[in-house]
Amino acid sequence: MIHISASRRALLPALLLSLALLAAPSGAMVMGPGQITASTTIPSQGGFTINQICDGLLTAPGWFNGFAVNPGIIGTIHLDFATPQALGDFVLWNDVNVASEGISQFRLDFFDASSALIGSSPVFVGPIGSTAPAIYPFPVVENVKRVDLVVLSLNPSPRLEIREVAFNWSDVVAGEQSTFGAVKALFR
Ligand SMILES: [Ca+2]
Ligand SMILES: [Ca+2]
Repeated sequence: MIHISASRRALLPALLLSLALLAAPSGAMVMGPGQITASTTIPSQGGFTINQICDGLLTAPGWFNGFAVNPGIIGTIHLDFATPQALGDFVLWNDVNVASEGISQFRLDFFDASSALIGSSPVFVGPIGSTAPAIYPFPVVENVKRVDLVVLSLNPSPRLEIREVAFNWSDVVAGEQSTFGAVKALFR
């Protein structure tokens, strides 16, 4: 039997509540063109326009669907929501047609409906050469009307490419190095 002192036992409810908040985003999944509108001043390349990171397309031929930029350009991508949301994680499908492109370091800045900055995430690191989404949990932020995805650096192949983004993903997901087939099976 595990012995827990009275003082520690008193802390348990708060600790468990904190863990629950970290583990389960309080809001519904936010994804696709009805919920996210993406914009940026970064020019797109090759017909891979910014709206394709939130068009909800994940499967072939959507495999080649996303945002792509000429090499070496970084900047900020605005993700506006139709209504304010409680957010607990960010999902990033890095790199259109995987070849070690995409985001390396990035940060999320959270804004309310009056465009006031209400929080920022730590600096996260995007996966290299990954076919699967990566999920980045953070303590829940309430009443978020816009997220700025601040791209700080790029993967070894210096082309900013994003297939899709989402928030509050709670389904089972593939590991970061899963094959295309495994991802298709999960996300068709
Ligand atoms: Ca897409
Ligand atoms: Ca690519």
